[in-house]
Amino acid sequence: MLRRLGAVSAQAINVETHMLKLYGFPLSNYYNKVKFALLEKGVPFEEVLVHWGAEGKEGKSPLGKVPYIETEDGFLCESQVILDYIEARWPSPPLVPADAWQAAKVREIITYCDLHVELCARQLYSQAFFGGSLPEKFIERVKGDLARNLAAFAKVARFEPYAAGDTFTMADCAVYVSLPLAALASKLVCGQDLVAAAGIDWKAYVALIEQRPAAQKVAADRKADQARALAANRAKLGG
Ligand SMILES: N[C@@H](CCC(=O)N[C@@H](CS)C(=O)NCC(=O)O)C(=O)O
Repeated sequence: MLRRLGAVSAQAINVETHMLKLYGFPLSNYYNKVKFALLEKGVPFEEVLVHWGAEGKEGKSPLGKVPYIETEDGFLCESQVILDYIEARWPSPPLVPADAWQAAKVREIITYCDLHVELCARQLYSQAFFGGSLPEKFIERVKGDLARNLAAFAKVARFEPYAAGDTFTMADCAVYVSLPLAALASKLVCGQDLVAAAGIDWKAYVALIEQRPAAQKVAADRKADQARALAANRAKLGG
């Protein structure tokens, strides 16, 4: 990767810089949001496996969350901040429309997806995916919140056929990795797929997105990591 330096001399010079590193693990939806965007843009990057609870994240991602990236300028965390950095640094191919209004609408969908849908559904993951048990009252409250938030999300997102309209954008990087989790978690814990109940045909949407080689790579790596996590869990329980 080459980076153009500023006015060091009349002639701008190119120096080789280190490749962008993406830290996290392929089961993480937010990790996959960033990975999907990097793959779509053809940005060279190196994946560095960092698991939940792994030591040493604090200095790089102060809340200890993944993903975070390392660039020649330092570390950066929060998936949306990272996506916006990637977009600014590697504008082509664009994942955000040039028009300011349309670009804002893309980011509106992402905020609704990450903040109001995924973060709400996340409260169900411990029971849905990790063998935990949640109090009935808590589940009822989350179910109500999630149903309300999904009804609002369904008004903001377009699915025509992409999340923001007729063009693939970074909204799809966010929606593709998180919406199925909300659907599965609500089905498993609340007994109802609340995404489908909100009128969103997320299975058809996922099938559309998975026609893209970048999505296929993200999905294949996620499945492999899921198999690894299951085997590790079984070994832990067995030992
Ligand atoms: N707002 C963050 C959320 C990232 C996040 O929640 N990552 C999860 C994995 S999917 C994580 O690292 N959880 C560990 C923790 O919360 O301690 C982002 O968009 O990057």
